[in-house]
Amino acid sequence: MLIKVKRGWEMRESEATPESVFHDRRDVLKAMGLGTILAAGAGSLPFGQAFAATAPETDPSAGLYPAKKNDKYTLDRPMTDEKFSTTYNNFYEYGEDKGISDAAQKLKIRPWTIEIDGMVEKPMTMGIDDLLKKVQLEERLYRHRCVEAWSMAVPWSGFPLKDLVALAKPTSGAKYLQMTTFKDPSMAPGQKMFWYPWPYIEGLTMEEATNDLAFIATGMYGHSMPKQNGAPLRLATPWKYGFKSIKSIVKFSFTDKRPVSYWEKLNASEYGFWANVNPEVPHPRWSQASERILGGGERKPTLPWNGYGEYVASMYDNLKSERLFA
Ligand SMILES: Nc1nc2c(c(=O)[nH]1)N[C@H]1C(S)=C(S)[C@@H](COP(=O)(O)O)O[C@H]1N2
Ligand SMILES: [Mo]
Repeated sequence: MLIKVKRGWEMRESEATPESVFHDRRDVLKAMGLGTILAAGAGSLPFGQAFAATAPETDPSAGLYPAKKNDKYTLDRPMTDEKFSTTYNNFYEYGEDKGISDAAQKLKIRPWTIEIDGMVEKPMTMGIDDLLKKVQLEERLYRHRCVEAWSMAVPWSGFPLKDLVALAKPTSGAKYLQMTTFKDPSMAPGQKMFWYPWPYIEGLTMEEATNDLAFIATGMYGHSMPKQNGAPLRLATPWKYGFKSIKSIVKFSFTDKRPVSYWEKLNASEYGFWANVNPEVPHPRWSQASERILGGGERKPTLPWNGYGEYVASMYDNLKSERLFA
């Protein structure tokens, strides 16, 4: 690639805006007596961070939450405070740094049409609210490990991806599921950065897509999904680096060709298809041995498969020659 692209997303943790900056700003506002206005998500404040849930009047699915908790998925650490996981985000459609939560309020989440196409019995399109009527929502506590070496632990609400696969009825030739984010520069100014390969794309093998852990999240913290976290539906694959968990999906395509994802297109030597978490395989430019927990700044050792080996490791037994961990 000839264009020299500055990718903030790839910055080393030490170079990235420390989340303590956001923290300090909030404390300053509180001291000024603006704390409650800020909590309501006032976007006009000079550095207001909107961490309130999506306003119910614009989200007809608000009444579906909270969903019943599935106790099978437990955490080895405290849950990340919502104010951190909803103000420190990666969503290039809204900018290259982590402070995009205000900008992301431009995302229009209704109407929201989802297309299912490719190698399926019958291609279909449906509105998000129709899809939500066909699935059973539940809450799961999952860890999330970004390839940049920060992590969080959040309560997602949503449904198993395998339930969507069952709805789609893929034909026997389908080997992969490719997922695509919306493309509309008028509501996502980041998509005017023409040197990025929009729309954002990600993919899984059919075996991965139907693994128990693969989850479509439609909400978090007991309410519908905040825009900055990928409303109205995003992927959660907690054993893989965070860039696999594609946000604001509009299309699920079943195919026999391995999808080439957004980050792989930009830099295949650093971001591959599999992207399974492994502390022993460093990123070419930094170690993956430990992670910074969002919120307090504490570091913890990173676990193989991000701690989810019992669910997923066996899928890769016959793939040892592949580059599974980048
Ligand atoms: N469409 C889209 N999906 C995306 C991204 C993005 O830039 N665009 N960033 C990914 C990365 S690198 C991470 S770590 C997670 C961040 O999710 P969060 O903001 O909810 O923490 O979203 C992933 N999904
Ligand atoms: Mo990430």
